[in-house]
Amino acid sequence: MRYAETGYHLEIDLARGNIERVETDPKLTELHLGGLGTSVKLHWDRVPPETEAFDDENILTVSTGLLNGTPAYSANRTLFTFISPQSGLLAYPMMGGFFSAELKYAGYDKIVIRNKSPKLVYLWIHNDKVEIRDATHLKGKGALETQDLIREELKQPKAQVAAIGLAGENRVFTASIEQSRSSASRLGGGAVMGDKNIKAIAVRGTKDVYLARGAEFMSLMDEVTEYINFRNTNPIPDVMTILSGIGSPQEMKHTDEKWHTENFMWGNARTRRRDFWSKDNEANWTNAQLTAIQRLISCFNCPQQCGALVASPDSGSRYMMKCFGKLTYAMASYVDDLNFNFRILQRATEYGVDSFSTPQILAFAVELYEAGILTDKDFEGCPSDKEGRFFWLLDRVAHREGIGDILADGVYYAARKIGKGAEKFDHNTIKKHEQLPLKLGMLDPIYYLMYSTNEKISITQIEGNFPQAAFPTREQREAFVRDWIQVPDDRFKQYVLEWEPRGDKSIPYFPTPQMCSEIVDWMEMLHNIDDALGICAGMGSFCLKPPYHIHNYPKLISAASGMDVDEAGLKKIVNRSRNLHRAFNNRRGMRRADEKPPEDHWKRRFPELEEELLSTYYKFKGWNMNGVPTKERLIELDLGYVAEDLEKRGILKDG
Ligand code: 4KX
Ligand code: MTE
Ligand code: MTE
Ligand code: MTE
Ligand code: MG
Ligand code: W
Repeated sequence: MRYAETGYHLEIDLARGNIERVETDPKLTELHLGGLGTSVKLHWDRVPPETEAFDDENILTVSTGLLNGTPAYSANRTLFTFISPQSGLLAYPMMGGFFSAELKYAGYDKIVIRNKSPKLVYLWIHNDKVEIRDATHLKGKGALETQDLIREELKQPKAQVAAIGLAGENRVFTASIEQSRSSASRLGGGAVMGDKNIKAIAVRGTKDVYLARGAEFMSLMDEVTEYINFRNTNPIPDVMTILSGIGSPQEMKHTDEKWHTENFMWGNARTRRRDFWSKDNEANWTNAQLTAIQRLISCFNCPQQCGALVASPDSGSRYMMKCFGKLTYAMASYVDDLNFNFRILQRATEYGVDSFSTPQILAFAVELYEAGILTDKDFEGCPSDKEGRFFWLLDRVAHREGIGDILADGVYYAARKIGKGAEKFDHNTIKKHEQLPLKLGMLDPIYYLMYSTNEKISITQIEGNFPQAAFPTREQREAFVRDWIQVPDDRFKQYVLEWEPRGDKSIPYFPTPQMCSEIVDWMEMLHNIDDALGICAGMGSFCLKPPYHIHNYPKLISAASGMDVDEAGLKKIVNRSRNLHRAFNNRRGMRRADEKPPEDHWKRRFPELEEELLSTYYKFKGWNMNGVPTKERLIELDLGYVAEDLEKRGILKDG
């Protein structure tokens, strides 16, 4: 009997139309848990390092986490892994919603998809019955529209469907995978699905997932429930509204957008408007939001309602909105009307594109046009107003028409293809991927490490439990650390107590490089646990003082799966997967030289300190000065076979 997991993968070869249900090795769960952990292992074993995003060999894995389908709150992430067309590295966008529990109830922990289908198809997984079905009639349909059409066609109103839109079919590098009220957005999963000729994956499951020690698990969940209730009624004082609660940021509940609109950049990540949140703008934006939102919604088995159903003013149909996507198109286009964002996001969601990268690509194109690098010829037929221009550009990108065909590869590649100085306008990418539009004053050493070293090539995967900025007063710091049960070690409380907004004990020199390494390692560890378990980061790694943490996770994992695991054991498991992930990317060429945030991310840079930060962090992680795990570290994590492989390829020399 397997507990928490089903113990089976669904292996699909699209070229041959072959479908197999394959039992997995329980040892892999002990070594890597599940979710991201076991997916990384699968890609290491099966994807040769020369593989490019649109090669047959680029496996697309759709994974649940170890706790999906159990009664654990917010265990609802579905994680896609593949080589990204954008970064060339292993990507792992995620979505919440309802898909992962359904897949587990159908009897599978992962779907492993290889090769390409000769024609457009969709997968229909109904417990033991699995079919590859024709989807030629769905060509060009919207990502949300497709989900409804498939449910109707199958007469399965309860099926969960993950689908791509036109952008995915056209292999737009920022194409997303949309499902119900969620989205696996970043790094081009939609493009890889489109390249494989899969329009959608539909699943319905009615089996059970078993718990090893059910009564113990439920009593642990009672404690978690109590804590969630406590946190929901006790927001953290003295931090920005957006950071005060739990769940993914409550952008749909809050109308207060002072933080994003005044601290994040407008246009092509160019302008910080420190006086934007005037009384007038506040009133207009609040009204726009309250009018558009129909109701707040949650993912599977989650009490937090982080998403909202939105009906944009000029269309009847509804779509989901959440988090910073609420603002990205308005801010990138420099349109002071929140309604514009609600309108364009509807079309963008049907096309199926990432709402972080895509607006930045459009803003980049507008900037090139204004600088005379792109000309009227490229913009022939384009309206001249800001809103019209964005809609027009979005259409071109999704259709890969004219200039849109070049832009569809993202800012990094488009800049190089356009030439004529366009490279200079590519100022906000890291590892060839559009970053959040943030440009601040003072180098932040913690964020420097997160931006540089994160395998997801975005900060979401690391940022979290440690406060973003120093509290101004001693009293505030003492209050913050008083009930901080989540810390893995009490020394982190001391770091918060000593950390000042200005002076000797402030950024960039404090926290010290050693402290920053410990902080980043802690936050990243929690993200890796969440992503292996399939838990929403909003309940674990993301927020300040979350319900799940390093002290209750081992107990929950043990009660659910029957594995004998304590804190040290859990840390070792995720470190193993983390190092394997890094080695996978090293094998694809990633090195220290790639690990740098955009040059203008901070006005004040400290080159020597930055080198010291990176070296200290590498040393802390057991990596060599090139960012590659050492042989010693790999052996300690039972990854001797990885050390051998890296040595054989000349990537690791002399340990
Ligand atoms: N000594 O650096 P600032 C996220 C100066 S994304 C001397 O511009 P601030 C979400 C500066 O040089 C993560 N001077 O930053 C969530 C500057 O002056 P200048 C975002 C110092 O405005 C949901 C001025 O002070 N978080 O979470 O303070 C959806 C202003 O400084 C100084 C981060 O990036 C010193 N020690 O705060 C999407 C992490 N320190 O213009 C994404 C850091 C500063 O004349 N977070 N100065 O040069 C933060 O810093 C704050 O949360 C933030 C910026 C973002 C509000
Ligand atoms: N893109 C689309 N199409 N829909 C979304 O809901 N959410 C954004 C961004 N892009 C979003 C989106 C937010 S708020 C985040 S944090 C990231 O996607 C999450 O990235 P991931 O889905 O790749 O994990
Ligand atoms: N959960 C995990 N495990 N990892 C993540 O990166 N991103 C969070 C949240 N939950 C995230 C996560 C953020 S920032 C947002 S906005 C939502 O998921 C995105 O939800 P979606 O992917 O369901 O659209
Ligand atoms: N970190 C903390 N501590 N609190 C937050 O609310 N929000 C996240 C994230 N990090 C958040 C956070 C959200 S919602 C987003 S969308 C991301 O930062 C986006 O980062 P990315 O573009 O690097 O993925
Ligand atoms: Mg997502
Ligand atoms: W988000």
